[in-house]
Amino acid sequence: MDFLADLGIADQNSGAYAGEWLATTGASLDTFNPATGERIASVTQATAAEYDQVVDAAREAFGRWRAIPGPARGDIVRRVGDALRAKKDQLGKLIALEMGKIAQEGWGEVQECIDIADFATGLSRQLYGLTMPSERPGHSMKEQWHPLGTVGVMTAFNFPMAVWAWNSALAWTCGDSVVWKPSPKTPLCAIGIINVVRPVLEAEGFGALASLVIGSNEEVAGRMLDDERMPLISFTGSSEIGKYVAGKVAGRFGRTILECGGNNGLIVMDDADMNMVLPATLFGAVGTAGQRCTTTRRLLVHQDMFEEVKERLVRAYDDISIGNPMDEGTLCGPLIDEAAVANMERSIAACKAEGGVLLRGGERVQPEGCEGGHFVAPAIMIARNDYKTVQSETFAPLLYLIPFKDMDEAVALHNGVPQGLSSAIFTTDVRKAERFLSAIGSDCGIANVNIGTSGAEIGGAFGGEKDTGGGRESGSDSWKQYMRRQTCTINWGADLPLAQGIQFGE
Ligand code: UN1
Repeated sequence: MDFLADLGIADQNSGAYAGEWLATTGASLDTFNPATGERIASVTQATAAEYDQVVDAAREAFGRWRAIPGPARGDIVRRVGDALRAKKDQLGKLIALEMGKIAQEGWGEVQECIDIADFATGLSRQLYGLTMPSERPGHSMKEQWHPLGTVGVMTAFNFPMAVWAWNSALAWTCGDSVVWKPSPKTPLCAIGIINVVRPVLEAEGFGALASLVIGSNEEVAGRMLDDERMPLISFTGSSEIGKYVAGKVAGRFGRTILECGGNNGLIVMDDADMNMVLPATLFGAVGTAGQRCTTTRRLLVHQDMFEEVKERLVRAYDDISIGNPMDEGTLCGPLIDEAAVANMERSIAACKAEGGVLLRGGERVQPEGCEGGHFVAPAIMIARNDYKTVQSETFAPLLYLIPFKDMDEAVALHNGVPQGLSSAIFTTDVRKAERFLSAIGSDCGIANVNIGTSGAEIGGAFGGEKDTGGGRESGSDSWKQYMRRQTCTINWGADLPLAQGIQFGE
């Protein structure tokens, strides 16, 4: 596999980068190909002392970087984007190899990294503040945005590059440095992409803006949450851990950006265009083997369409090619590990016990040449929205079909889960579409009409409400979270009037 060498990945790799790769001394971490179970390579993790070294280097880089003008920072981010463009093929293949999503989706993920670099480059000339009229004569007021500091970024296995890129491109443009703690399931993706961007940053003396530290919860992750040197922690992962992170970081007045679980519903109205519903559902429920936080987990179907949707979906599920994600033609790759397969099996059994009916899938599969892989057939179950299993996120290709009778019930069921990330309605009626997007419609951070729940563009703010954690990343004005706001009042007159008309003395 030439692309591994091309991305600077060896058999044993350092787990810490701070402007240069450190000679780490922690425990060895193996990483596996989820399609075959074979070991790909190993990483020597960082110890607590090495973690400290990384954070110190990132802090030092921040001290210099924040003084560089925004547009000059943006120009370096532009060059980072170009470096990613040049290695899109290799990086996409690395994602497919280590995470298991199909190569098409791997390249799509790298494209998100490139897109956010472009976005951040433009943003570097648009870090706009406001001016406001002062109530005092001879005074002016403005609000401006300054770099915040070193940002801790903790990412999950399922988007092993893009979520780091969303955070980093914005953070760098905003004048911050980043310390990245990736998922222990996908450390090579982290090492590979750092190796692509670091020549650009190192040439400018700013390698440590892209600091990386791979290590255990005890040695690294727990310390990051408590680390006063990091004013912002951006965390992607389960709602359960997200709540813990929120508490820990808030306890030291740090800020968080939380991207936690989703339980995304797609509503099919009786006037929906079925030729769009089917492919949208397949991509949403089966894409990335159901391991996106935006994966379609609940298909809410009008009762008059229920039988038709069910039958067409079951037929479509029969045709899904499950196999090696590196092979062209594969639509569904493996789950990340054995625990994920067992988890899906548990959810199916629990849903059955609650009264759910399994229509298709759920069994383990062994595609040819992938004997040690963690494959399952994507599953569809008829279920009720109030089942405990339906209320929680199973990170696997498990789709619940839920009937409803009218728009009121559809919205109530749709919003009747603890999570609030992404949502969609399929309808050809503008009234229903607009109602879904209105204040009495979807309660999610993302609400779509006639497109599925997953595959958001980087230009919009990405994130969700309720147990999803409330954070927003990537586009729109998400950048403001990576900066500190300063309100400035300037007296250009020769008197000193007080606000609120207060007369003090005289
Ligand atoms: C995630 O699953 O953590 O909207 C991110 C999407 C992708 C990002 C998903 N652009 O599906």
